[in-house]
Amino acid sequence: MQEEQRTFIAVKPDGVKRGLVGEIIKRFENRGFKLIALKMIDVTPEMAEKHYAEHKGKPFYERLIRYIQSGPIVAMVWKGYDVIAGTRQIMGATGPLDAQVGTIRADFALVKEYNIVHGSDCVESAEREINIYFDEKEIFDEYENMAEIVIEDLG
Ligand code: IDP
Ligand code: MG
Repeated sequence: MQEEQRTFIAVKPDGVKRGLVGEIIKRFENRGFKLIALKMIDVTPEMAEKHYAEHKGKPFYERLIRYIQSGPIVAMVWKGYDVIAGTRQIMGATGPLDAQVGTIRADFALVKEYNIVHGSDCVESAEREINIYFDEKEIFDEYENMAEIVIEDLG
């Protein structure tokens, strides 16, 4: 059963530095997902710690917190049917060698630590992460995109 959801996506600092913002947005737009919020920001220490709270204590945690603050990110909210699983499918598994060829991480990431893009993994983390990075008034929930028009037309 398909479900309309929202998810938090970020082009991480390595993705921004490598000029992959357009490539990443294009892949999600091509699928028919709807971009409803976007901004470039520096992640603060507080945002980084909140975002990655679940990984606190893991061996890669300190490096992850430094990495996400190592340059601006492009923070986004995307909406669509099964957008959480769909964007994670397009991103691929965490490490480039585990990710399927054709996914963003297999095609562009060098190593597991620096893997270009973030996407929420469930409805609860999506809402939590959206609230870390966005005010509700920055989110443009209302306009229709082609995918919605097609779904409406086909009933
Ligand atoms: P995800 O981004 O695919 O959801 P998570 O397990 O939530 O992966 O990990 C968050 C981020 O932490 C990853 O995207 C990656 O940058 C980093 N990371 C995860 N696992 C490892 C690891 O085993 N070694 C080094 N970095 C890792
Ligand atoms: Mg994760």
